[in-house]
This record gives sequence, C-alpha cells and structure tokens, in this order.
Amino acid sequence: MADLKALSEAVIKGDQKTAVEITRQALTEGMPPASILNEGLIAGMNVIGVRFKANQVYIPEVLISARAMKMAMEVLEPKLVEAGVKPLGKALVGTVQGDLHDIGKNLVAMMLKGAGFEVVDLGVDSSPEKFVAKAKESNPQIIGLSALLTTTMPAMEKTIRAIKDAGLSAKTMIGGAPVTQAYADKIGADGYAPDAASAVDLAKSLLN
Ligand code: B1M
Repeated sequence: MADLKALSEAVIKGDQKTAVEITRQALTEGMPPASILNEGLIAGMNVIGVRFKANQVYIPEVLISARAMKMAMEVLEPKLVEAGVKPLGKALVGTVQGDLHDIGKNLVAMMLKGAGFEVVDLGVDSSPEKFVAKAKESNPQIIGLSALLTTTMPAMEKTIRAIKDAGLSAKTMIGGAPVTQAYADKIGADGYAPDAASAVDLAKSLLN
C-alpha cells in the first residue's frame, strides 16, 4: 500500500522520482486524491516551510522540494479536478510595476501552491491596471504584491489604491526585501510577510 509518510519525506528531500512514483501508486490503489494531496504533498511542503522559517533549510532546498511537489502535482491534478477537490483559496501574485525581480515572488507562489492555494501569477512589472483587470477576471481572495526596489515600493501603494478604488474585496498582502510591516500599515495593505513561509501563514489567516 502506498505510504503517504514516505511521500511527504520525498517532498522534504526533493526526491522527484519517488514523489511521482508514490503518487502514481496511491492513485492506482484507489487512494482518495485529497488524502494524497493533504497527507502526502502538502504535509511535506509544510515541514519545509517550518524549517525555512527556522533557517534550518535555505532557498535551494525549498526550490528542490517545490519542484518535487510540482512533478507529483502534474500526476495528481487531473484526479483532484475529477474528484471535485477545491483549493484552499485563490491568490493572485505579481511583482509591481517597474520591478523585474521575481525569485522571491516565485518562491511565495510555489509555497502558496504547496499549501493548497490556486495561484494566478501575473509575472513581473505588473501595473495597477493589470492587477485590477486580472483580479476582476480571476476573482482571488488574496492579492499579493512583491517589490525588491525602494524605487518601486510606491507602485505597491498605487496598486493597493487601485484595488480598493475598483471595489474589489480581495485582501492584499505585500512583501520583498525593502518592505516592512510599518510600510504595509502606511499604504493600507492587509498584511506583510517577511518570507515565503510566513506569506502562506498570512494568506491562510487573511482567508478567515
Ligand atoms: Co537587483 N537589486 N537590481 N537584480 N538584486 C537588489 C534588490 C539590490 C538590493 C542589490 C544591491 O544593490 N545590493 C538592489 C536594490 C537596492 C534598493 O532599491 N534598495 C538592486 C538593484 C539596484 C537592481 C537594479 C536597479 C540594478 C541596475 O540595473 N542598476 C536592477 C533593477 C531592475 C528592475 O527591477 N527594474 C536590478 C536587476 C537585477 C537582476 C535582473 C540582475 C536580478 C533579478 C533576477 C530575477 O529576479 N529574475 C537581480 C537580483 C538577483 C538581485 C539580488 C542580488 C537578489 C534578489 C533575490 O532574488 N533575492 C538583490 C540583492 C540581495 O537581495 N542580496 C538585488 C532572493 C529572494 C528569494 O529574496 O526577493 O527578498 P527576496 O524574497 C524573499 C522575501 O523578501 C519575501 O519572500 C522571499 C522568500 O523568502 N518576499 C515576499 C518577496 N516577495 C514577497 C511577497 C509577499 C510576501 C513575501 O507577499 C505577496
């Protein structure tokens, strides 16, 4: 019988091959896709999130684990859709206008996916109008903005204002190296997260 503990261990170790094999085996044996997702893949990514926050693992390990999870998700996703398993919530993420840095934003997107969120990724250099248009189209509960330059931080404020002016009810969260909680408070963002694992905790708390 497929071992979901071994599946989460494979994600933690970033062992793509084993993660995919156990996912396939579990599906063949008729295990519910939601159990494979929650008790295997997400459980593994949660451990990585906790270790990342505690500085026990670093960005390369997180990327390797996220990649193992992604490969297993490719096998699992069609079955999740068939079984009607709903994502935890939907998050729209992007790097703000004028800013081309996306490594941190990608990490946030991966960790959100790892936690069971559906993620719509706007990419880099995203204008307030682009955020608003995509939010209207995809109806996320969370909108996440990333900025790495002090010169692009004001674009966060403009984007949050545009989101509010458009009457969207999504909660906003911000992050990136120069960003602080004080800045989030100043520009009226609903939350700030210093790293990708904290971004997941914040997104979950903003859902409630
Ligand atoms: Co740029 N760059 N860069 N750069 N770059 C910095 C940010 C800089 C600090 C370097 C320096 O001078 N010491 C500096 C900014 C100074 C400032 O404004 N205070 C800088 C500069 C000046 C520039 C250019 C202007 C350089 C030039 O052309 N003269 C230029 C700007 C281009 C533009 O954006 N318009 C530029 C260009 C680039 C590259 C293209 C070469 C490349 C980006 C490649 C890419 O992203 N695809 C690059 C890089 C790699 C860096 C450094 C070296 C690394 C950034 C990074 O990826 N960190 C950076 C110096 C440094 O930080 N040591 C630097 C790793 C990443 C995982 O961390 O993004 O902080 P980070 O994400 C974290 C958290 O912040 C948080 O979670 C992540 C994971 O824990 N987080 C969120 C991020 N987004 C979040 C969103 C959330 C929540 C949490 O909610 C939604």
